[in-house]
Amino acid sequence: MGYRVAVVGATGEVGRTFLRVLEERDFPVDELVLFASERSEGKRLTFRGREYGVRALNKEPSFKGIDIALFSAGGRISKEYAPRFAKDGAVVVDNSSAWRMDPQVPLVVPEVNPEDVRNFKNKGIIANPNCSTIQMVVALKPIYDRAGIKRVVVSTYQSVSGAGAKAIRELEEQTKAWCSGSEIPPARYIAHQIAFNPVPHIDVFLENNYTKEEMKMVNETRKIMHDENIKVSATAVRVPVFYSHSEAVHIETHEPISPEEAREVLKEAPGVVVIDDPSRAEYPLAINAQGRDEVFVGRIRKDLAFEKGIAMWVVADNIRKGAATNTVQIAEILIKEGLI
Ligand code: 25A
Ligand code: L14
Repeated sequence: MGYRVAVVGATGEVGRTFLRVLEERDFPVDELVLFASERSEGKRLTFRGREYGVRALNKEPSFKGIDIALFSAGGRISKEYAPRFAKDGAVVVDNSSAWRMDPQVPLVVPEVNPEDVRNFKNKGIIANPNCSTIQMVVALKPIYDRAGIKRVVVSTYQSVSGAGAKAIRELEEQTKAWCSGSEIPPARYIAHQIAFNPVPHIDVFLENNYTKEEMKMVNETRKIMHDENIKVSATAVRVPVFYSHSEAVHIETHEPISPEEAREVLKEAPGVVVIDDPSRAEYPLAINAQGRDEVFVGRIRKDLAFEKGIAMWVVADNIRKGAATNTVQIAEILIKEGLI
């Protein structure tokens, strides 16, 4: 028995990866319906060797007959259409920031709080957290369970794919221009030139002078970990990398924990791969995480600024574990638990 699955934002970076991940994980798809904007109407995408036409979301009168809808078309689309899919009977798993902090909507990372999926019935919507938050909480959870966490200070090194297919082309075009000695085209989708230039500005600035991306890491971490007392301070930086986000994570714990213990609990943790042999220059790298579904952790050492603390380097593919894979894993829990 399979399900009738819709993908909204199917032509985007995340949308296309949904199709790949559904295929790889042998997700029980009986029927597949692809939606994007009018611009992409009629475009064809391949799933399990068969071509599917893309439909214009805004021309669809009803969404009846869909069991599961996977959304990644930006916040504005999710705000408007997720409730309409839910009303017509689908469970929506949404990638945008639109519903994440709604108290009626569960925010789920399967390695951390799978049980929260059960609360989807309030609105028929489950939210997928922000990519930088997902990889961080997967690595924080085993430390939290062993030693408790008081505060986290994190700096991110985020790839351009997070801002979608258009930002990937922007880095490509700027890099090509630089290499051929021509003038670098002006920034369009990233606030400043991204080629050869880290930019500390992701999403919009808020009143407290942090960006919205940084505040997602603060607020979503608390919601996912069910602990309003965890203090998080973040600096989110766009770097000239195509895929995978890297993070320097500094943690103050409640109880003492040695780097050896931290390494042990991380090795046992679901979805985590420890790569940590500095003597051989081995630690997680964006180029190695690309295309993988795990969260890679290394550079595990004592934090020198906290009496009780651990510092580490955390890397994951933002389009897979940070978006498409995590979303499909959530849908798999719904099925496994018999909730749909
Ligand atoms: O609004 P936000 O929340 O700030 O989101 C910002 C961007 O972040 C990405 C996503 O980009 C989004 O646009 N994103 C969202 N969640 C993410 C997450 N969790 C995330 N990234 C990482 N992690 P994207 O480009 O990857 O995907 C955008 C998808 O949304 C579809 N879409 C947009 N408006 C829509 C809509 N679908 C329905 N109704 C609407 N009104 C979008 O479809 C895409 O699937 P599309 O039809 O716009 O097609 C995109 C294809 O067309 C090309 N293209 C895009 N713009 C242009 C273009 N070609 C020519 N000219 C253009 N101006 C692209 O190459 C693509 O193939
Ligand atoms: O909130 O531009 O999940 O890298 C993730 C990617 C917001 C934008 C989210 C980016 C999006 C972010």
